[in-house]
Amino acid sequence: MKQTDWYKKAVIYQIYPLSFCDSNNDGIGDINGITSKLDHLVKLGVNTVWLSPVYKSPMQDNGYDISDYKGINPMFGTMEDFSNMVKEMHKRGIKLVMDLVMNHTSDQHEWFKSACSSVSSPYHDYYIFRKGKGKNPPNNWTGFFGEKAWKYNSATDEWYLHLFASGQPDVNWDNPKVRQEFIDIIKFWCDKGVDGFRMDVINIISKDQSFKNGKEILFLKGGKSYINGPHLHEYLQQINKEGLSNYDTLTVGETVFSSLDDIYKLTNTEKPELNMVFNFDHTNVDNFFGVKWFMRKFSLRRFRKTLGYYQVNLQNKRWNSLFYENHDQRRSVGRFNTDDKEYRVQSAKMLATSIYFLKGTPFIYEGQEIGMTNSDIKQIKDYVDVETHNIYKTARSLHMPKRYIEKTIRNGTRDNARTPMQWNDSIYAGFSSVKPWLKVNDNKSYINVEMSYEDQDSIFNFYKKLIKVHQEEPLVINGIYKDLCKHNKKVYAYERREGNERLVAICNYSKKNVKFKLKDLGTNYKVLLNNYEEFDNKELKPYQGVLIKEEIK
Ligand code: TEU
Ligand code: CA
Repeated sequence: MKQTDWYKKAVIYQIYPLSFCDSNNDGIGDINGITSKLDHLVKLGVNTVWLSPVYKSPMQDNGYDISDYKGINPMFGTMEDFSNMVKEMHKRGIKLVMDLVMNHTSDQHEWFKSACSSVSSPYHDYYIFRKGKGKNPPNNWTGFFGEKAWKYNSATDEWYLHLFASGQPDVNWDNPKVRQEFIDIIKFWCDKGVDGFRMDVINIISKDQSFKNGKEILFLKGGKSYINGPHLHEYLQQINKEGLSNYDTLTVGETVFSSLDDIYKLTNTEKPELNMVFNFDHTNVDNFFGVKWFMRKFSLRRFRKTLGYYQVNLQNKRWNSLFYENHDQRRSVGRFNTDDKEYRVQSAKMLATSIYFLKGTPFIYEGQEIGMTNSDIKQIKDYVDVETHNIYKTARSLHMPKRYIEKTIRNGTRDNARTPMQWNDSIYAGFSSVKPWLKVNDNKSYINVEMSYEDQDSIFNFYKKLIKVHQEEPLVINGIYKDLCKHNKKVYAYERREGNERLVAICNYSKKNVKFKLKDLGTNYKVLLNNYEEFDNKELKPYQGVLIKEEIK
């Protein structure tokens, strides 16, 4: 099959199935709920969906713990519902990218249940089991959710590795049978009409199996042994060659702590692995060491430097992804120095203008298109996310002050982005007719889809216009990136230039009016997007964002 580059024209909308729409009123979003809302996506103008996992799962980590890769979680519906959803998407010109979690399975997966039972199980080597050191685990590694990375398994008197929750055992990619299983799973879904995959934490699948103690001090002890591990590229090339290359897929890999060099390898079209990756350097500018719990003041200079670094270094060589939000990040309005109260609408529009004209494929997370905000849950017990509770426990056991922990958690909890989609202002926001699994934000009374459709100046209608410009403007794909005011602490302005044309985005990341003049702006330009009425090239309003197209004489 010929691999095309449709991924360069994709505008991707991420659906978190638990929170999108509940069709059978059990309080949980589901597949038929998604199908019933496809016209919302058509209206918005996106052409691709990334669907977070809907496979069978005990839902310890909301589906990122898969117990059967070829089955649909009954909580979300049936395989028939799934096929119907795919059919309805394709009918509307929408492609479907599935989420594929290949670093670990659920501990309820048949492979793991068998693997655990005995060292002679044919599945034992599907996972990473090691003898302990006396009563202690094999080494000092810690995982992503703030815990030790090993759990004791008494049946075999061994420990197994889990870099996430203990219900998420890491699989052993060094076992060729494991790789064949995943190739088979990829083919299974592609044969069902799926158009691509978002691959969960893909750059940690290959572990240095000498299992040396990690020297890292604060977080992810042992990370050096598995982040971009020894056989990563070899394995991904195999997956591509034997699985993906038989289909015209889009692939995006979620990576943690990847360097430019790693990204070059992961997205090399000569030795194909993935089309693009998610890299989190720009969302990490408001924390220390890439750890969101260590909060740091936002700096626009650090932000643009990070975005610019990847723009400049990838633009002629590789493809990139563009995003602020997903199901693990807090909401973007109110973040990055913006405001989720008085200037919420301006902020959301400016933020969109500011990144989606960089070079790469835009990803929009459900609710972002109406400017949904962080959760208003107050009590720790009302959060559902496993990471939130694990971190809370760990922090408490270290005797950190309760008030401080609670504040940090409210800021960083992944539930901030997982609250039910706000369709209208009814009691459960039109998401469900019963109380949902996670609290609906009270601001549904004025932040919801229904009102957004009616209001010409809504964030939704701005996104709609933005996506149209994005789809119609060739400079978005080919224009060369340049930061136009590198040292400005309040305004991010860049151009995408080719021949005698350029697009210019000018974005005020501050709450104040700011003097700003583009010195080389001629007279032959059109304003394509603007979240205020005027643009005079002298002063920007609070959180003003403007996109201009200029013919250069
Ligand atoms: O996320 C990987 C990842 O790096 C995050 O878990 C991150 O460490 C965490 O969100 C920090 O808050 C992926 C999925 O996106 C996430 O939902 C899963 O929980 C995780 O992998 C395990 O599958
Ligand atoms: Ca349901």
